[in-house]
Amino acid sequence: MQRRSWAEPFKIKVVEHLRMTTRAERERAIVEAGYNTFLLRSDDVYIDLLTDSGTSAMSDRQWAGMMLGDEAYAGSANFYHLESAVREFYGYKHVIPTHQGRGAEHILSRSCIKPGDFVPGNMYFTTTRVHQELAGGQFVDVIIDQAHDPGSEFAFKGNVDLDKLARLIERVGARRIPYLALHATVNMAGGQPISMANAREVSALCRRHGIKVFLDATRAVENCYFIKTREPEYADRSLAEILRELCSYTDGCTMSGKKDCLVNIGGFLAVNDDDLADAARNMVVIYEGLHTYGGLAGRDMEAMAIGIHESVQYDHMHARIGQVQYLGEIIEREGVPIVRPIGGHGIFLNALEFLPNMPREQFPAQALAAALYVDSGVRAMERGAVSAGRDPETGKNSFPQLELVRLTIPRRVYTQAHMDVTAESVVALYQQRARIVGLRFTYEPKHLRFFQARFGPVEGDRVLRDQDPP
Ligand code: PM9
Repeated sequence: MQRRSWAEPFKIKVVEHLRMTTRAERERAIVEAGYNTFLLRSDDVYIDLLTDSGTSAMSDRQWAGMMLGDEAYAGSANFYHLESAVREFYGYKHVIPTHQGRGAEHILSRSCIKPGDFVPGNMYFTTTRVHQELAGGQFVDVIIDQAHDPGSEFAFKGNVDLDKLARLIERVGARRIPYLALHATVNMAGGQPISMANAREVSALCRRHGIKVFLDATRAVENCYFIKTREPEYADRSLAEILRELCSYTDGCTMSGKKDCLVNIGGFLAVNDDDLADAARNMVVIYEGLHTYGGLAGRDMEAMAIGIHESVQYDHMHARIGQVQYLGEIIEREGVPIVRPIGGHGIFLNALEFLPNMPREQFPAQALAAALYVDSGVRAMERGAVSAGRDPETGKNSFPQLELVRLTIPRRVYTQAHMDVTAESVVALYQQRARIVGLRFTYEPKHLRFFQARFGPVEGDRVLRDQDPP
């Protein structure tokens, strides 16, 4: 059959120049950054795949919307646009803007969790868990086992394991579980989706026990694309219809608008319960700002409202997920180990298979991310032991089964050629993997250590040697 390619449903109007660097410059930059890609200057980065968070290219309509910013302190017109977009597409009753996702997580955790409570979720997320813990709760992982296996081909590796959840309810009692945090396209598992069938069953089980379900809707529309393409009864439904149904199984959501909603800053908390909304509005005014702006400018809320409309367009999502798959398929074709199936927002290199001889204590994913930057100026992110942090009870390093490097694709920013360059660097590095040197901490912050930690090589003074060791 003749090949029919798809292409992005947009054309480029403005370009942003990238600085090319030499390997010697990158070697200096990674030392200055303490071998932590979060501490690199963006000027020193060629292709920035650190995160898809706040890195989207906004559309001409969103930029036009910025000019409609109503910067009134209270009751901005843009708040009402945002509120009506959230109500229309997500279906929740109350909408409280926050400066970004963790602002919403903070308010939700503080409003609902009491010391000694348990908060089940389908795998931890860094900022979500820290807010649960700071509120006195204990996170309990109830994701299915396949999520921890990078090679499992299961189509919905984000699913909640209903038996694990039922056992937790039996063990601690429903009264000590304020809510279940249901993540759509589970970030730490490799951008793996939940199925609609699972969301429905989780909701039914929780409702039977009086436990609320809050969706982490950060990448919920991407999840809906997987439901549409993998769950046959949804093949003919629009992304917007699927999103409304998914949200209907939950009591509200936290949202980092910096992902699906295609903005550079912003988030919100949305809930159905009137009393909870009241409590959250009372708290948002302390930590974020008045409940009609929550730390955002009017123009930011307008851009987010427009971004929500754009995010549910099938052509947009098809190109977005298609670009991630394009990169993954080239890397995989060359035998580089990645998390399967290819997920929603990035390609996740399996550092344990990439560097099988490097001890976990030398943080293989952190070393691999640093070496990739030295090789080509591509910036990726560690998602393994450094991100997992220390066990709050024992103080020991947690070593999750997944030790990954995430090549995260910003939305509407890079071209297919950028994907080719990235893939070539990953493949070249794989062929020279014996040259990568492990890392040790030289500075370790207390909370969310992956953001600000500094490292040094366990031997010598480079993370990527010029030659294979003897
Ligand atoms: N995610 C990401 O790069 C940015 C910061 S953490 C490295 O993946 C989920 C599923 C997220 C997320 C952020 C947040 C927090 C909540 N849930 O960054 O505070 O992926 O807007 O959102 C990041 P904010």
